[in-house]
Amino acid sequence: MISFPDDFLWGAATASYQIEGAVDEDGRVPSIWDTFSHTPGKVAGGQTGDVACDHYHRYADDVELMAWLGLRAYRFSVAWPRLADLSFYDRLVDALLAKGITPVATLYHWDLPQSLQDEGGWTNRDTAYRFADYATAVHERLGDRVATWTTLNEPWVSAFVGHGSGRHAPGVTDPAAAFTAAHHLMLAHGLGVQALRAAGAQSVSLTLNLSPALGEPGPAQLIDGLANRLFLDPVLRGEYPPDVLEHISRFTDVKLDDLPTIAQPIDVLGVNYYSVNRVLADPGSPGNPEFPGSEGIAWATPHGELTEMGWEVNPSGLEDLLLRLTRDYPGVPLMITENGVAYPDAVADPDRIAFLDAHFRAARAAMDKGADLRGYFVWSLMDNFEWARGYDMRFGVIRVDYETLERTPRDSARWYRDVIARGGLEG
Ligand code: IFM
Repeated sequence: MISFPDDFLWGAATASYQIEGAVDEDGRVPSIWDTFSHTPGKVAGGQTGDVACDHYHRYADDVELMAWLGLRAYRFSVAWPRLADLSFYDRLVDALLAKGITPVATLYHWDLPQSLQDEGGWTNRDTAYRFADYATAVHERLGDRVATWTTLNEPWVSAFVGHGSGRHAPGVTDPAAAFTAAHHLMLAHGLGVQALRAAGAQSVSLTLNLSPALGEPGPAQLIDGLANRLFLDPVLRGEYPPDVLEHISRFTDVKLDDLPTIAQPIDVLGVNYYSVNRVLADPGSPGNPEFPGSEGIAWATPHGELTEMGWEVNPSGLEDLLLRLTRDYPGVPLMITENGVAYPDAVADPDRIAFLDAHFRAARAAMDKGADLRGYFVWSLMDNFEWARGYDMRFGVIRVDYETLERTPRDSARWYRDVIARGGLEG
Protein backbone atom coordinates (compact mmCIF):
# COMPACT_ATOMS: atom_id res chain seq x y z
CA MET A 1 0.00 0.00 0.00
CA ILE A 2 1.28 3.45 -0.95
CA SER A 3 -0.35 5.54 1.72
CA PHE A 4 -0.86 9.26 2.18
CA PRO A 5 -1.18 11.14 5.46
CA ASP A 6 -4.49 10.78 7.29
CA ASP A 7 -5.24 14.49 6.91
CA PHE A 8 -4.31 14.58 3.21
CA LEU A 9 -6.89 16.72 1.42
CA TRP A 10 -8.30 14.53 -1.34
CA GLY A 11 -10.49 16.66 -3.53
CA ALA A 12 -11.85 17.51 -6.93
CA ALA A 13 -12.02 20.84 -8.73
CA THR A 14 -14.27 22.76 -11.11
CA ALA A 15 -14.73 26.40 -12.12
CA SER A 16 -17.77 28.64 -12.35
CA TYR A 17 -18.09 29.32 -16.08
CA GLN A 18 -17.16 25.76 -16.95
CA ILE A 19 -20.06 24.16 -15.06
CA GLU A 20 -22.66 26.59 -13.77
CA GLY A 21 -24.72 27.74 -16.75
CA ALA A 22 -27.58 30.05 -15.66
CA VAL A 23 -25.77 32.98 -17.22
CA ASP A 24 -28.80 35.27 -17.12
CA GLU A 25 -30.09 34.42 -13.67
CA ASP A 26 -30.25 36.30 -10.38
CA GLY A 27 -28.54 39.42 -11.57
CA ARG A 28 -25.46 37.79 -13.09
CA VAL A 29 -23.83 40.23 -15.49
CA PRO A 30 -21.98 39.26 -18.69
CA SER A 31 -18.37 38.13 -18.46
CA ILE A 32 -15.60 38.18 -21.03
CA TRP A 33 -16.29 34.49 -21.62
CA ASP A 34 -19.93 35.18 -22.53
CA THR A 35 -18.73 37.71 -25.07
CA PHE A 36 -15.94 35.51 -26.37
CA SER A 37 -17.89 32.27 -26.61
CA HIS A 38 -20.70 34.05 -28.46
CA THR A 39 -18.22 35.43 -30.98
CA PRO A 40 -18.26 33.17 -34.05
CA GLY A 41 -15.10 31.14 -34.53
CA LYS A 42 -13.72 31.49 -31.02
CA VAL A 43 -14.89 28.21 -29.46
CA ALA A 44 -15.00 24.79 -31.11
CA GLY A 45 -18.45 24.07 -32.49
CA GLY A 46 -19.70 27.52 -31.49
CA GLN A 47 -20.29 26.19 -27.98
CA THR A 48 -20.87 28.45 -24.98
CA GLY A 49 -21.20 28.16 -21.21
CA ASP A 50 -24.84 29.30 -21.29
CA VAL A 51 -26.04 25.98 -19.88
CA ALA A 52 -22.79 24.07 -19.31
CA CYS A 53 -23.52 21.35 -16.71
CA ASP A 54 -26.40 23.36 -15.22
CA HIS A 55 -24.63 23.03 -11.90
CA TYR A 56 -26.30 26.26 -10.76
CA HIS A 57 -29.55 24.31 -10.50
CA ARG A 58 -28.15 20.83 -9.92
CA TYR A 59 -25.55 21.65 -7.27
CA ALA A 60 -27.37 19.65 -4.57
CA ASP A 61 -27.18 16.46 -6.64
CA ASP A 62 -23.57 17.24 -7.48
CA VAL A 63 -22.72 17.59 -3.79
CA GLU A 64 -24.36 14.18 -3.25
CA LEU A 65 -21.97 12.78 -5.84
CA MET A 66 -19.03 14.42 -4.08
CA ALA A 67 -20.14 12.83 -0.83
CA TRP A 68 -20.45 9.45 -2.56
CA LEU A 69 -16.89 9.90 -3.81
CA GLY A 70 -15.79 10.59 -0.25
CA LEU A 71 -14.18 13.91 -1.18
CA ARG A 72 -12.60 15.69 1.75
CA ALA A 73 -12.59 18.99 -0.12
CA TYR A 74 -14.15 20.60 -3.16
CA ARG A 75 -12.44 23.40 -5.07
CA PHE A 76 -14.87 25.68 -6.90
CA SER A 77 -14.65 29.23 -8.16
CA VAL A 78 -16.90 32.15 -7.41
CA ALA A 79 -18.13 33.99 -10.49
CA TRP A 80 -17.26 37.67 -10.20
CA PRO A 81 -20.25 38.43 -12.50
CA ARG A 82 -22.54 37.09 -9.73
CA LEU A 83 -21.35 39.65 -7.20
CA ALA A 84 -24.80 41.27 -7.06
CA ASP A 85 -26.28 38.06 -5.65
CA LEU A 86 -23.98 35.50 -4.07
CA SER A 87 -26.74 33.40 -2.56
CA PHE A 88 -25.95 30.47 -4.87
CA TYR A 89 -22.57 30.13 -3.13
CA ASP A 90 -24.27 30.30 0.26
CA ARG A 91 -26.35 27.31 -0.73
CA LEU A 92 -23.40 25.46 -2.24
CA VAL A 93 -21.17 26.02 0.80
CA ASP A 94 -23.92 24.98 3.20
CA ALA A 95 -24.54 21.81 1.19
CA LEU A 96 -20.82 20.97 1.24
CA LEU A 97 -20.47 21.56 4.95
CA ALA A 98 -23.55 19.44 5.64
CA LYS A 99 -21.66 16.54 4.01
CA GLY A 100 -18.41 17.29 5.81
CA ILE A 101 -16.68 18.48 2.61
CA THR A 102 -14.28 21.40 3.03
CA PRO A 103 -15.04 24.23 0.59
CA VAL A 104 -11.97 25.68 -1.12
CA ALA A 105 -12.95 28.87 -2.94
CA THR A 106 -11.09 30.42 -5.86
CA LEU A 107 -12.03 34.03 -6.47
CA TYR A 108 -11.00 34.36 -10.10
CA HIS A 109 -11.08 31.58 -12.65
CA TRP A 110 -11.15 33.73 -15.78
CA ASP A 111 -14.71 35.10 -15.88
CA LEU A 112 -13.97 38.81 -15.64
CA PRO A 113 -17.07 41.01 -15.80
CA GLN A 114 -17.33 42.42 -19.31
CA SER A 115 -17.86 45.89 -17.84
CA LEU A 116 -14.32 45.78 -16.42
CA GLN A 117 -12.96 44.55 -19.74
CA ASP A 118 -14.62 47.54 -21.36
CA GLU A 119 -12.34 49.67 -19.16
CA GLY A 120 -9.25 47.73 -20.22
CA GLY A 121 -9.59 44.57 -18.14
CA TRP A 122 -6.30 43.25 -16.82
CA THR A 123 -4.32 45.80 -18.79
CA ASN A 124 -5.90 48.44 -16.55
CA ARG A 125 -4.18 48.71 -13.18
CA ASP A 126 -7.47 49.66 -11.57
CA THR A 127 -8.81 46.12 -12.17
CA ALA A 128 -6.40 44.88 -9.49
CA TYR A 129 -7.97 47.24 -6.95
CA ARG A 130 -11.45 46.23 -8.05
CA PHE A 131 -10.43 42.62 -7.48
CA ALA A 132 -9.46 43.40 -3.89
CA ASP A 133 -12.87 45.01 -3.31
CA TYR A 134 -14.53 41.95 -4.80
CA ALA A 135 -12.45 39.67 -2.55
CA THR A 136 -13.58 41.63 0.50
CA ALA A 137 -17.23 41.38 -0.55
CA VAL A 138 -17.11 37.65 -1.16
CA HIS A 139 -15.30 37.02 2.10
CA GLU A 140 -17.90 39.07 3.93
CA ARG A 141 -20.57 36.76 2.56
CA LEU A 142 -18.87 33.36 2.86
CA GLY A 143 -15.96 33.90 5.24
CA ASP A 144 -17.88 32.57 8.23
CA ARG A 145 -17.92 29.14 6.53
CA VAL A 146 -15.05 29.15 4.03
CA ALA A 147 -11.59 29.08 5.57
CA THR A 148 -9.45 28.37 2.50
CA TRP A 149 -9.20 30.94 -0.28
CA THR A 150 -7.35 31.09 -3.56
CA THR A 151 -7.02 34.48 -5.21
CA LEU A 152 -6.40 33.58 -8.86
CA ASN A 153 -6.38 30.46 -10.96
CA GLU A 154 -3.54 30.26 -13.48
CA PRO A 155 -2.71 33.92 -14.12
CA TRP A 156 -0.34 32.77 -16.88
CA VAL A 157 -3.34 31.62 -18.89
CA SER A 158 -5.30 34.82 -18.25
CA ALA A 159 -2.32 36.91 -19.33
CA PHE A 160 -0.76 34.98 -22.20
CA VAL A 161 -3.57 32.91 -23.67
CA GLY A 162 -5.96 35.82 -23.15
CA HIS A 163 -3.63 38.57 -24.44
CA GLY A 164 -0.77 36.82 -26.29
CA SER A 165 -2.25 34.25 -28.65
CA GLY A 166 -5.82 35.44 -28.04
CA ARG A 167 -7.06 31.85 -27.93
CA HIS A 168 -8.98 32.75 -24.77
CA ALA A 169 -11.08 35.71 -23.73
CA PRO A 170 -10.63 38.61 -24.11
CA GLY A 171 -8.90 37.52 -27.32
CA VAL A 172 -6.19 40.18 -27.41
CA THR A 173 -2.98 39.53 -29.37
CA ASP A 174 -0.45 42.01 -28.06
CA PRO A 175 2.74 40.97 -26.21
CA ALA A 176 2.97 44.22 -24.24
CA ALA A 177 -0.63 43.80 -23.11
CA ALA A 178 0.14 40.23 -22.07
CA PHE A 179 3.06 41.24 -19.83
CA THR A 180 1.10 44.17 -18.41
CA ALA A 181 -1.83 41.88 -17.67
CA ALA A 182 0.51 39.40 -15.96
CA HIS A 183 1.84 42.14 -13.70
CA HIS A 184 -1.62 43.46 -12.85
CA LEU A 185 -2.87 39.95 -12.14
CA MET A 186 -0.02 39.52 -9.66
CA LEU A 187 -0.83 42.90 -8.15
CA ALA A 188 -4.46 41.78 -7.85
CA HIS A 189 -3.26 38.66 -6.08
CA GLY A 190 -1.21 40.67 -3.58
CA LEU A 191 -4.00 43.16 -2.94
CA GLY A 192 -6.44 40.27 -2.70
CA VAL A 193 -4.28 38.55 -0.07
CA GLN A 194 -4.17 41.77 1.94
CA ALA A 195 -7.94 42.14 1.67
CA LEU A 196 -8.61 38.54 2.67
CA ARG A 197 -6.24 38.73 5.63
CA ALA A 198 -7.80 41.99 6.77
CA ALA A 199 -11.17 40.24 6.63
CA GLY A 200 -9.85 37.37 8.75
CA ALA A 201 -9.30 34.61 6.18
CA GLN A 202 -7.50 31.64 7.71
CA SER A 203 -5.66 30.29 4.69
CA VAL A 204 -4.84 32.18 1.52
CA SER A 205 -3.21 30.83 -1.61
CA LEU A 206 -2.54 31.36 -5.29
CA THR A 207 -2.84 28.68 -7.94
CA LEU A 208 -0.28 28.63 -10.75
CA ASN A 209 -0.14 26.32 -13.75
CA LEU A 210 3.46 25.17 -13.77
CA SER A 211 5.22 23.12 -16.43
CA PRO A 212 8.83 22.02 -16.39
CA ALA A 213 10.63 23.21 -19.53
CA LEU A 214 12.75 20.42 -20.98
CA GLY A 215 15.23 20.53 -23.82
CA GLU A 216 18.14 22.68 -24.91
CA PRO A 217 19.32 24.90 -22.04
CA GLY A 218 18.87 28.33 -23.69
CA PRO A 219 15.32 27.81 -24.98
CA ALA A 220 14.37 25.88 -21.84
CA GLN A 221 15.54 28.73 -19.61
CA LEU A 222 13.47 31.29 -21.52
CA ILE A 223 10.33 29.15 -21.55
CA ASP A 224 10.78 28.23 -17.88
CA GLY A 225 11.15 31.93 -17.15
CA LEU A 226 7.98 32.89 -18.98
CA ALA A 227 5.88 29.94 -17.82
CA ASN A 228 7.03 29.51 -14.24
CA ARG A 229 9.52 31.97 -12.76
CA LEU A 230 7.66 35.04 -14.08
CA PHE A 231 5.01 34.30 -11.42
CA LEU A 232 6.87 32.27 -8.80
CA ASP A 233 9.65 34.77 -8.17
CA PRO A 234 7.59 37.96 -7.74
CA VAL A 235 5.04 36.17 -5.55
CA LEU A 236 7.39 34.06 -3.44
CA ARG A 237 10.62 36.09 -3.53
CA GLY A 238 9.45 39.63 -4.19
CA GLU A 239 11.51 39.99 -7.36
CA TYR A 240 11.33 39.42 -11.08
CA PRO A 241 14.09 37.05 -12.20
CA PRO A 242 16.74 39.27 -13.90
CA ASP A 243 16.64 37.30 -17.18
CA VAL A 244 12.84 37.51 -17.32
CA LEU A 245 12.81 41.22 -16.47
CA GLU A 246 15.29 41.91 -19.23
CA HIS A 247 13.13 39.93 -21.65
CA ILE A 248 9.96 41.81 -20.61
CA SER A 249 11.71 45.14 -21.10
CA ARG A 250 11.80 44.39 -24.84
CA PHE A 251 8.03 44.85 -24.80
CA THR A 252 7.03 47.05 -21.87
CA ASP A 253 7.97 48.35 -18.42
CA VAL A 254 6.54 46.94 -15.23
CA LYS A 255 6.18 48.85 -11.98
CA LEU A 256 8.75 47.27 -9.69
CA ASP A 257 7.41 49.27 -6.73
CA ASP A 258 4.51 46.81 -6.71
CA LEU A 259 6.71 43.87 -5.76
CA PRO A 260 6.33 44.20 -1.97
CA THR A 261 2.55 44.13 -2.42
CA ILE A 262 2.75 41.18 -4.80
CA ALA A 263 4.94 39.21 -2.40
CA GLN A 264 2.44 38.92 0.45
CA PRO A 265 3.13 35.74 2.40
CA ILE A 266 0.78 32.94 1.38
CA ASP A 267 -0.19 29.85 3.36
CA VAL A 268 -0.05 27.39 0.51
CA LEU A 269 0.89 27.40 -3.17
CA GLY A 270 -1.62 25.74 -5.47
CA VAL A 271 -0.01 23.81 -8.30
CA ASN A 272 -1.88 22.88 -11.46
CA TYR A 273 0.15 20.30 -13.32
CA TYR A 274 -0.71 18.74 -16.66
CA SER A 275 2.44 18.30 -18.73
CA VAL A 276 5.84 19.63 -19.75
CA ASN A 277 7.16 22.01 -22.42
CA ARG A 278 9.82 20.40 -24.64
CA VAL A 279 11.69 23.04 -26.57
CA LEU A 280 14.64 23.40 -28.89
CA ALA A 281 16.42 26.12 -30.83
CA ASP A 282 15.07 26.50 -34.35
CA PRO A 283 16.26 29.71 -36.06
CA GLY A 284 13.36 29.69 -38.53
CA SER A 285 10.63 29.24 -35.94
CA PRO A 286 8.10 32.07 -35.51
CA GLY A 287 7.83 31.08 -31.83
CA ASN A 288 4.65 30.86 -29.87
CA PRO A 289 2.66 34.04 -29.09
CA GLU A 290 1.78 32.58 -25.69
CA PHE A 291 5.49 33.03 -24.92
CA PRO A 292 6.13 36.48 -26.41
CA GLY A 293 9.64 36.81 -27.76
CA SER A 294 10.06 33.08 -28.31
CA GLU A 295 10.96 33.50 -32.00
CA GLY A 296 13.69 31.00 -32.84
CA ILE A 297 12.30 28.45 -30.39
CA ALA A 298 10.23 25.46 -31.47
CA TRP A 299 8.23 22.96 -29.47
CA ALA A 300 9.65 19.46 -29.89
CA THR A 301 7.53 16.42 -30.62
CA PRO A 302 6.06 15.24 -27.31
CA HIS A 303 7.32 11.92 -26.01
CA GLY A 304 5.20 8.84 -25.51
CA GLU A 305 1.48 8.85 -24.96
CA LEU A 306 -0.64 11.94 -25.63
CA THR A 307 -3.96 13.00 -24.13
CA GLU A 308 -6.96 14.24 -26.14
CA MET A 309 -5.60 17.75 -25.62
CA GLY A 310 -2.38 16.63 -27.34
CA TRP A 311 -0.42 16.94 -24.11
CA GLU A 312 2.38 14.54 -23.24
CA VAL A 313 1.63 12.22 -20.31
CA ASN A 314 4.59 12.83 -18.01
CA PRO A 315 4.10 11.95 -14.34
CA SER A 316 7.78 12.28 -13.51
CA GLY A 317 7.46 15.94 -14.47
CA LEU A 318 5.17 16.30 -11.46
CA GLU A 319 7.69 14.77 -9.08
CA ASP A 320 10.44 16.99 -10.51
CA LEU A 321 8.25 20.07 -10.24
CA LEU A 322 7.30 19.44 -6.61
CA LEU A 323 10.93 18.86 -5.68
CA ARG A 324 12.08 21.94 -7.53
CA LEU A 325 9.48 24.08 -5.72
CA THR A 326 10.61 22.55 -2.44
CA ARG A 327 14.23 23.39 -3.23
CA ASP A 328 13.84 26.83 -4.83
CA TYR A 329 10.95 28.24 -2.77
CA PRO A 330 11.34 26.56 0.62
CA GLY A 331 8.87 26.91 3.42
CA VAL A 332 5.73 27.14 1.29
CA PRO A 333 3.35 24.19 1.69
CA LEU A 334 2.08 22.83 -1.63
CA MET A 335 -1.29 21.66 -2.83
CA ILE A 336 -2.01 20.11 -6.22
CA THR A 337 -5.08 22.15 -7.05
CA GLU A 338 -5.53 20.53 -10.48
CA ASN A 339 -4.31 17.42 -12.20
CA GLY A 340 -6.26 15.24 -14.56
CA VAL A 341 -6.73 14.31 -18.16
CA ALA A 342 -9.05 14.45 -21.16
CA TYR A 343 -9.57 11.14 -22.93
CA PRO A 344 -12.24 10.04 -25.42
CA ASP A 345 -15.68 9.76 -23.92
CA ALA A 346 -16.35 6.45 -22.18
CA VAL A 347 -17.59 5.33 -18.80
CA ALA A 348 -14.94 2.62 -18.70
CA ASP A 349 -11.78 4.75 -18.56
CA PRO A 350 -8.79 2.63 -17.58
CA ASP A 351 -6.46 5.14 -19.22
CA ARG A 352 -7.63 7.89 -16.86
CA ILE A 353 -7.17 5.54 -13.90
CA ALA A 354 -3.63 4.79 -15.09
CA PHE A 355 -2.93 8.50 -15.54
CA LEU A 356 -4.12 9.41 -12.04
CA ASP A 357 -2.44 6.41 -10.47
CA ALA A 358 0.91 7.38 -12.01
CA HIS A 359 0.58 11.01 -10.95
CA PHE A 360 -0.47 10.11 -7.40
CA ARG A 361 2.62 7.89 -7.19
CA ALA A 362 4.79 10.72 -8.49
CA ALA A 363 3.35 13.04 -5.84
CA ARG A 364 3.97 10.46 -3.13
CA ALA A 365 7.54 10.00 -4.34
CA ALA A 366 8.10 13.75 -4.07
CA MET A 367 6.67 13.73 -0.55
CA ASP A 368 9.06 10.93 0.39
CA LYS A 369 11.89 13.16 -0.80
CA GLY A 370 10.75 16.14 1.25
CA ALA A 371 7.94 17.93 -0.60
CA ASP A 372 5.38 19.33 1.85
CA LEU A 373 2.32 18.37 -0.18
CA ARG A 374 -0.96 18.83 1.66
CA GLY A 375 -3.59 17.71 -0.83
CA TYR A 376 -4.58 16.74 -4.34
CA PHE A 377 -7.56 17.97 -6.35
CA VAL A 378 -8.47 16.00 -9.43
CA TRP A 379 -9.49 18.00 -12.48
CA SER A 380 -12.24 17.56 -12.87
CA LEU A 381 -15.16 16.43 -10.79
CA MET A 382 -17.20 16.25 -13.98
CA ASP A 383 -16.96 16.91 -17.70
CA ASN A 384 -17.32 20.59 -18.44
CA PHE A 385 -16.77 23.49 -20.84
CA GLU A 386 -13.12 23.24 -21.79
CA TRP A 387 -12.82 26.86 -22.91
CA ALA A 388 -11.83 27.23 -26.58
CA ARG A 389 -12.06 23.44 -26.98
CA GLY A 390 -15.72 23.38 -25.92
CA TYR A 391 -17.40 20.24 -24.58
CA ASP A 392 -15.53 17.64 -26.60
CA MET A 393 -12.62 17.53 -24.17
CA ARG A 394 -13.80 15.38 -21.31
CA PHE A 395 -11.82 15.75 -18.11
CA GLY A 396 -14.41 14.46 -15.64
CA VAL A 397 -14.24 11.45 -13.38
CA ILE A 398 -18.00 11.88 -13.66
CA ARG A 399 -19.44 11.83 -17.16
CA VAL A 400 -21.97 14.45 -18.21
CA ASP A 401 -24.48 13.71 -20.96
CA TYR A 402 -24.92 17.15 -22.50
CA GLU A 403 -28.30 16.20 -24.02
CA THR A 404 -29.92 15.17 -20.74
CA LEU A 405 -27.36 16.62 -18.29
CA GLU A 406 -27.35 13.24 -16.57
CA ARG A 407 -24.24 12.48 -14.50
CA THR A 408 -22.64 9.03 -14.60
CA PRO A 409 -19.61 8.16 -12.50
CA ARG A 410 -16.83 6.75 -14.66
CA ASP A 411 -14.73 3.81 -13.53
CA SER A 412 -12.12 6.37 -12.53
CA ALA A 413 -14.61 7.86 -10.06
CA ARG A 414 -15.08 4.46 -8.41
CA TRP A 415 -11.33 3.97 -8.39
CA TYR A 416 -10.74 7.42 -6.86
CA ARG A 417 -13.40 6.68 -4.26
CA ASP A 418 -11.47 3.58 -3.25
CA VAL A 419 -8.18 5.52 -3.13
CA ILE A 420 -9.71 8.08 -0.80
CA ALA A 421 -11.39 5.44 1.37
CA ARG A 422 -8.17 3.47 1.85
CA GLY A 423 -5.98 6.58 2.03
CA GLY A 424 -3.69 5.55 -0.77
CA LEU A 425 -2.88 3.22 -3.63
CA GLU A 426 -2.58 -0.53 -3.70
CA GLY A 427 1.09 -1.58 -3.60
O1 IFM B 1 -10.12 23.26 -17.75
C1 IFM B 1 -8.90 23.84 -17.40
C2 IFM B 1 -9.06 24.66 -16.14
O2 IFM B 1 -10.03 25.64 -16.27
C3 IFM B 1 -7.76 25.33 -15.78
N1 IFM B 1 -6.67 24.39 -15.77
C4 IFM B 1 -6.54 23.49 -16.88
C5 IFM B 1 -7.85 22.79 -17.16
C6 IFM B 1 -7.69 21.83 -18.36
O3 IFM B 1 -7.28 22.51 -19.49
